[in-house]
Amino acid sequence: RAFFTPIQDTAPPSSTKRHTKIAVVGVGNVGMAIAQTILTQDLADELALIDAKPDKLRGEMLDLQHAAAFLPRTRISASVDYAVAAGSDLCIVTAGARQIPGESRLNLLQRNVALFRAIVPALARHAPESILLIVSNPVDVLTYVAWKLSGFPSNRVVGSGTNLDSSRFRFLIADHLDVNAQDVQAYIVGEHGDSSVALWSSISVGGVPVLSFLEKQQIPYEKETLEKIHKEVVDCAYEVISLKGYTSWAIGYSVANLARTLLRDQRRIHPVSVLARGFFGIEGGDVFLSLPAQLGRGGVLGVTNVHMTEEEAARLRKSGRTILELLSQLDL
Ligand code: 6V0
Repeated sequence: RAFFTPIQDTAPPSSTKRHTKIAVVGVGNVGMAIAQTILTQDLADELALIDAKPDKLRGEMLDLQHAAAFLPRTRISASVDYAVAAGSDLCIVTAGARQIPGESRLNLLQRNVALFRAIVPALARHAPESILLIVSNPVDVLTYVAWKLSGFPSNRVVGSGTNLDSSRFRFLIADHLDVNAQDVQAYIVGEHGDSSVALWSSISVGGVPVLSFLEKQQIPYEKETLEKIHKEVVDCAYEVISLKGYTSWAIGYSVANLARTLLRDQRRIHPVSVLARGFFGIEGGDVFLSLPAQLGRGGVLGVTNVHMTEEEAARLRKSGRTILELLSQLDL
């Protein structure tokens, strides 16, 4: 006996909202922070979790399913088999190997490339129309690797890049000026991490360009103060890791924010890792690094011609060379 008495002729209207599916690969600290933000923000009808550890995977799936009474309705599935990602609109990759004490960065990278050889072609096979969003580090190099291994057009392969660095930057500027971080427009571009570039010349708060405002008001500002804020952006990831062992909440919100823009075709501009060759004089080979890019349902729709001083553009090109150097050492 059915719980409900069915009513005839209730076929949904043809305009019913499209079913949206997101796959998250890697259910560690980062993958789970992303998964839970996706659920609380009602970004998908279906969420598929994938990991190499079946017990951890099932435990995480059940724990999330048990919150169903408090969340928008989302079907949650989990498997070590990539078939669970079938038909996904967005595949988010957070799987990564952990650094062994004393291991070189390059060796860790080679191990992550090996993981990607197992992950990316399987995702491409089961979700051939999806957008790939790479979070695993080093994110710029691994986004390039994912592009190569997937065979996807470059507009459907994005790295979370400096989206997180930029939100840390906006928080620090907002804190400094005692304003709301959402009113601060500020970008960090280039490599996610140590060689990232802060675009001071384009920062504005509530539409007011900050540096030219200070100059016009003849308010002195010290270049060192600006450099200190940027250094704090770079250092604060290390600080969080040294204090709690990993970072999770901010990357969770930052990636869910990207998922919303992509899947809901918001056409917002985010600093994310995209194929950057040819922009701002970046030459020397195919390289992924973060530029302010417009994102939507088609993936990367374009790159903003943001104002950069010659010094900022030179730093960006240097950041590109750093990543190219790493790519050239890779056994792909
Ligand atoms: P974690 O907690 O060790 O989780 C990694 C997960 O990956 C584990 O559950 C593993 O079982 C899983 N895994 C390993 N190999 C495979 C495989 N072959 N297939 C499927 N799953 C696998 O790490 P955490 O979640 O803290 O970090 C994940 C990655 O995100 C790391 O590479 C971090 O460096 C990176 N981050 C990137 C950030 C960014 O801004 N781009 C920010 C924070 C962390």
